[in-house]
Amino acid sequence: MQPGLRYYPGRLDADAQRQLVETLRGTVAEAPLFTPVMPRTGRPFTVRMTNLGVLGWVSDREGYRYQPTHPETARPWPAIPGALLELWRAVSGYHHDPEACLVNFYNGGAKMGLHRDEDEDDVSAPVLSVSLGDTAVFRMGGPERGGKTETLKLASGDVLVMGGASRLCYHGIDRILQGTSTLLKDSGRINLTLRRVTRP
Ligand code: MD3
Ligand code: FE
Repeated sequence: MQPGLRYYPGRLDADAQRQLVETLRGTVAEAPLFTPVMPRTGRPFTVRMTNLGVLGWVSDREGYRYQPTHPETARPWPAIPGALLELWRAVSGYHHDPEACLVNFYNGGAKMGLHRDEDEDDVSAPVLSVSLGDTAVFRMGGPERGGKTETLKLASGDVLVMGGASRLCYHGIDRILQGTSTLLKDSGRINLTLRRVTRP
């Protein structure tokens, strides 16, 4: 594993997972999932997204960026729920709260290609990921595209913290193992990533 990457399998118990999904149902009603498209080509992502927090990550033909409002409703993103802020304070090791929580929804066939998260001004802050629902095959590489990679299965309730050198490493989701969880009504997977965007 990359230095700075910390893995907390089963950090959220079944009850905490159910409560979080319940909270997310409310926030997704306020800020609906949208289908981002790739810059320039306009090719749609297979993952649908929304955000919570004062800033949200979006991708469209113009590029990747953080913005304070939903691209379709033009309304501010809902607040990051207290339970997620508490989790960040408990495990991030970072002394300022996150500004963005990207919500990724994967159905059975969705995946995410290898990429680096580099749209944040503060890359000294870690990124914290929470997995809910079906298990994902997560791929982690090094700081260079084309380097060695390894895979890790991320199950419902697992938490990953990418700090230190791991923060700028290539990573992606190869596939979702359908039917591995009953947490979500119609299967699929939700990944939450808490991020600090601006330098405090
Ligand atoms: C390693 N999400 O939203 S979470 C993303 O499961 C993203 O939806 C994946 O990659 C998902 O950008 C992977 C684990 C993760 C998140 C951020 C990282 C791993 C990371 C940042 C740096 C290194
Ligand atoms: Fe990422």
